[in-house]
Amino acid sequence: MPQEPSAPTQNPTLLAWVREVAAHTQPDRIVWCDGSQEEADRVTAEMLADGTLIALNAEKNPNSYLHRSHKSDVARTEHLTFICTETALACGPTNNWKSPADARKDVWPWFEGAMRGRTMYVVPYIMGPTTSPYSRPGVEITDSAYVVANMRIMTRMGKVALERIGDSADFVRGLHSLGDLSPDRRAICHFPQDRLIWSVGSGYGGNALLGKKCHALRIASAQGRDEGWMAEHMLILGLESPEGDITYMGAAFPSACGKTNLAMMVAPLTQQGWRVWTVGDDIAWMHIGEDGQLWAVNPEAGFFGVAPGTSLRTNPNAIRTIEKNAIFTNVALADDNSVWWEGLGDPPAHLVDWKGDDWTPASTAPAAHPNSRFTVAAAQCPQASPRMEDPRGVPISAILFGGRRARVAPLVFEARSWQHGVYVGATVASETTAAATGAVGVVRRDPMAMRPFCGYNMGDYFSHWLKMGTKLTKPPKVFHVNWFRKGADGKFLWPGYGDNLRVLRWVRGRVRGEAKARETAIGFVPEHGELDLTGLEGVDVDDLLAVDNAEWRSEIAGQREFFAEFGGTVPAELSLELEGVAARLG
Ligand code: SAT
Ligand code: MN
Repeated sequence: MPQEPSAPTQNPTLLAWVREVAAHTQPDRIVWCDGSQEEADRVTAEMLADGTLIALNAEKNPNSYLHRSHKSDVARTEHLTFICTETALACGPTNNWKSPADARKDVWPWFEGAMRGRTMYVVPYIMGPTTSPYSRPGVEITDSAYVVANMRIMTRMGKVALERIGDSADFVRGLHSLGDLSPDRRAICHFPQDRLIWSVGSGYGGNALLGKKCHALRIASAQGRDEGWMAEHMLILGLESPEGDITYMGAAFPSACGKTNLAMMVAPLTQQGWRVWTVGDDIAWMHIGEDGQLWAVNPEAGFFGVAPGTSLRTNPNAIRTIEKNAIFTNVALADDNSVWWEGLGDPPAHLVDWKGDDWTPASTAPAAHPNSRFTVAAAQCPQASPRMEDPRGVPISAILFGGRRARVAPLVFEARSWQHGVYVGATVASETTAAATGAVGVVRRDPMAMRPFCGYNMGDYFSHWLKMGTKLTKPPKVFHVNWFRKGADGKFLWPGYGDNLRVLRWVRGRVRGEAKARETAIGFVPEHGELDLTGLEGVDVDDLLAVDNAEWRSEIAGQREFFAEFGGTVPAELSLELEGVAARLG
């Protein structure tokens, strides 16, 4: 046992847990993180010294660093992510199940002695604005200094969190160890009933920054079900009109489908007077306010965004946000110690790729890993909403679901009601991306973009959505969008990025009862001429908005099969909605 430092808390639950973990993992020393600048400087210096971080060009990327992960540890590993409920039914068919007893038998031993020769950091954090009643605290124990540095950006970390926890036992406990980084001894286990997380064998963001997907989505979704709120995989943005009114929206897209780009969008020149305010880019916690409306806070304090594809053209705000104080993971390094990734612009003649090898434009492999990331404080975003820290959050009047679909799904359609909207969300399908290990480009059902992140049976999760709707006096309108539709020539039909503003404007118009729509079998699409296409050339809006009945009939067949996987836990209301669409398709 290492010498126990004088802990900065008397909290008996926390002290007992830290002692238990230390006894099992046997670190050389224990550090309680206070979140101070001195601490950040010290941890950074240690990582520079041992090669965990590489300092970047002080002029081009001030106070910024590059981290290269282990080559087999570059994305979330969904097949090694478990929900540890007593019964398999509580976990549901879209999650991997492990009983708590099996987790103790299989995974707990991997932590034994895992921190020998290492420092154990105790990282208290708050998810959500510091003073918000909707925020929730947690404590992550980790042996990764990289995790400490990222958690400091992504959460309200340190003293402020310990103060919020006080003597309470009501905080999420997350234990993380790099272990030996072997995929054979890697597991991310969630115990929703105990508000507990174990993660071993990976240092990758979504597997290791336990405040993010593990706490703010998997544990929080179960907590929300119990307490009457929602934890969702959604960006939050405010669309300000030239008249100055702001419409807040939440949008749920799977990982690496453009949530960060949409949340930070800059209006194209032809759309002057419109602007987007960024409240969050990945997660929304939503509550029913006293006014009966749905209110959302962003539980995170930073962005952990996908680097490739981010450029001054696609997301100028992200480029400005990451100009300083950023941690880059698995991007390429230029000879002047600045960073580069595919899509940023023309590559220099020589780079060191994400694996640490020489790279030239003649190389066939990408220089940056397709899931390389930046970590940066949200407050650095030039369009950060002044209400990002508002303890009440923002009132949500529209929810957008979407994914990557080359065919089938039109650019946008509106659901007929909240209940129909829940069905639309529950049947979202999307082509897989590099954000998780496995094949890329395979269409799979990803309900509410929560398939990898729901901490309980998704059939029950759909019921929770329906129940929330009945409690809302004015439920948000629900939409489905698809920026990724392709034409017969295999090319994207829609320019995307800033031009998505045109779709958001129609959504706002619908929310306000101003924009016109045309009814189809699957929902309402913009009436001809209702999407402002000024300045866009060669866009075939009829092709973009087409609802092909034959394609949709086979889509419906796929949805029926998906619902059948749940063996009866899908609420009858959703099957009713499905059969309604089927009947309208004829
Ligand atoms: O899982 S991460 O949080 O690392 C990123 C994502 O897949 O959304
Ligand atoms: Mn995400």
